[in-house]
Amino acid sequence: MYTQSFNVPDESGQKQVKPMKASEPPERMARFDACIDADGRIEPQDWMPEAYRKTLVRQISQHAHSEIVGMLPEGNWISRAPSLKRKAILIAKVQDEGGHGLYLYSAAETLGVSRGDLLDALHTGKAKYSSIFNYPTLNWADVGVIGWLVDGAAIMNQIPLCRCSYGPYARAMVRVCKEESFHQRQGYEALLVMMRGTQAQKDMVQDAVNRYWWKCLAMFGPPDADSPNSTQGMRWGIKRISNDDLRQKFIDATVPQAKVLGVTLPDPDLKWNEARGHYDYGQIDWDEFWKTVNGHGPCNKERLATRVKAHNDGAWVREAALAYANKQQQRTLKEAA
Ligand code: BYC
Repeated sequence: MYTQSFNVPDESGQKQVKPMKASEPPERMARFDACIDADGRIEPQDWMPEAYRKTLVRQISQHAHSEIVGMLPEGNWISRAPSLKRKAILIAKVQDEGGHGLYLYSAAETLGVSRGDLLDALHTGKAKYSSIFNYPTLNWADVGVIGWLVDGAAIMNQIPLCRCSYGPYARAMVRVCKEESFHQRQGYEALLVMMRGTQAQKDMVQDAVNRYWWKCLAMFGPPDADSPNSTQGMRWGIKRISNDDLRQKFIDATVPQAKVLGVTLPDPDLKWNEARGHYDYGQIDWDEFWKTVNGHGPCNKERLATRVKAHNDGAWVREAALAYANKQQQRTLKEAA
């Protein structure tokens, strides 16, 4: 269901790149443009315009930050998972998110930035990460709903990124999407089990869906008309499908899943529109979204404080790894001498 987008052709017709800047060397720029127009891949050793590089650093680093901050809301539930089976699944999932962060920081480093600088920007509140991780996980059903809806939205957004014009990002996304697919299924299955349980369990699932539904729709970013980065990102083949179109695809795919699960999506305006061939939906609270993105959501401070503490507590591991690498290097040099 989520994988159909691998083959979706570009419907935007916006394959031209931004008009050349006077400061960019024309011959190189022409080669870059031709590569983008031919739907080719740009690799780290290739010349690229500075604005393209900066856009990628911005998006890939924010994506990496989202993965490692995204470990925190669910990580809170590892010690309280209701069974050994659920605990093992959750540990694996949270560990996968850490791995996604590592692939993405590595992809960003191929663009000439340092991981240390990117992490500094996150820890000092200068860098953005996904709005969705600034909401609390209040009960066990929240963990299932994060898998079903948050990972479901993430897959919808990330499948088109497998065809991103920057090679290292596109390749990282292939593996990330496979793992996200397992995450989405484990969440949905956990909820199916709860929905076959007691009334109290069913109520927990509905409550979690009520709290997370609108926040998940906002994950796709502001409406296309208010998205300053979209046009250029799509022209460069970084983004392939617009924020609004991805949001619509997510809603259309999720409504039938909600029916099977037996939950109500909390939107009285959610109705099938025969003429459009899509579900209509209500108004997203964009004021609340921007407040959260700008650091004033319910858990922003707690998430950053936990992340900074984890980074500081792990300093000895980084030091030990560096000392070991230096020792190995010295040994290799000595043997070669
Ligand atoms: N939250 O012009 P726009 C996961 C920002 S990880 C916060 O549309 P763009 C998971 C945007 O950055 C999910 N900020 O931007 C992990 C921009 O600000 P700047 C993360 C948001 O880049 C663990 C401004 O708003 N996925 O799911 O064209 C466990 C204007 O927006 C958000 C990715 O990062 C938001 N929701 O499009 C479980 C995917 N939305 O940078 C799950 C990669 C927008 O100009 N990223 N902003 O200061 C993308 O696809 C795109 O960057 C976005 C935004 C669609 C998110």
